[in-house]
Amino acid sequence: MVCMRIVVVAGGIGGARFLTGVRSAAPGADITAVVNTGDDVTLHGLRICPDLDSVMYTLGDGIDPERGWGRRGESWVVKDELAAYGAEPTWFGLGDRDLATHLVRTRMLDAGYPLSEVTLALAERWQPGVTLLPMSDQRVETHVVVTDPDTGRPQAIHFQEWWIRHRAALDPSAFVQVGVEDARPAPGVVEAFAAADAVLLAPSNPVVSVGTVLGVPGLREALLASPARVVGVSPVVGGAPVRGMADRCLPAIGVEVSAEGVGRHYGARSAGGLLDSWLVHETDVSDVPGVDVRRVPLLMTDPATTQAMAEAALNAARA
Ligand code: FO1
Repeated sequence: MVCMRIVVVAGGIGGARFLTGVRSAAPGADITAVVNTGDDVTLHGLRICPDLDSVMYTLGDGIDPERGWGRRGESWVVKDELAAYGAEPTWFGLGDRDLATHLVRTRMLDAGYPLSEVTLALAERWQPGVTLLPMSDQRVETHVVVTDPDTGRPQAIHFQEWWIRHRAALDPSAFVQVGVEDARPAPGVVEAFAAADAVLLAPSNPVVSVGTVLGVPGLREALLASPARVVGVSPVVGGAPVRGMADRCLPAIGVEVSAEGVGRHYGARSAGGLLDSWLVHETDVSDVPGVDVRRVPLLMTDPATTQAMAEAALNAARA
């Protein structure tokens, strides 16, 4: 049979886990992951792409399973040496194994290769079993507007500083995707949506992950032009995100921290929004007008549950 073509819009840790479920739920399918690059950052002279790396390492079985980022069996010698020099930032977890990825990526970018080609080259080693596409080859960086604790004035800090150094403790008043106006979907992204049999929104952060991807000019339009049904998976269970900091981000855009809130935020495709179907956890009640809401177990506690969740999403896409 003609293999199913699935496109998954994903962020980091939750998106990566979900993709392992999609891969095992549809073994023969042609899966494309369109991954958020708004978390990317240049530190110590190196270009770091957290979400692309979380997806690549997770699908390539090199991830540290507890952290959900960086490498299994990691060491931190270079990080300690940098700190010994007082080389800032010392708050960033630069792993020795992870460092090789940043070095190869930075060298290829400096040689003029676009991020999409760099990603393809890195994935050659990891064999993720899906096509990894950055949302864009142009740089887009999420900055968080917070109130400076010293001056009381608003200031924008890089998402990674907000998330890692401040543990998202500083109340965000806005998220700004610096550079997004000049960004375009990476090569292959528009084509993937056009050819898709199913489009899935992974249970990633609706603001800084899925939101950032869909904010790339032309990308949302390409997704909505797809002949495929669009199925979203709620990253919020009960009143809290399954993982990460969606609860710290959603209030900044006036969205309730609930499966219903996020579902309504994404909106019904029939009413100009994104969703044909919305998967919520079995204990959640969600009224999302115009959307086929389905209640399934959404806690990716083990591969079998994650696969079942992906199967439910694909079933909703086939409906
Ligand atoms: N997250 C942390 O909480 N602390 C870290 O020191 C840290 C380092 C890090 C290094 C490379 C990388 O790819 C990801 C890293 N992350 C770290 C996770 C990262 O901040 C988040 O996973 C994403 O940006 C949000 O999805």
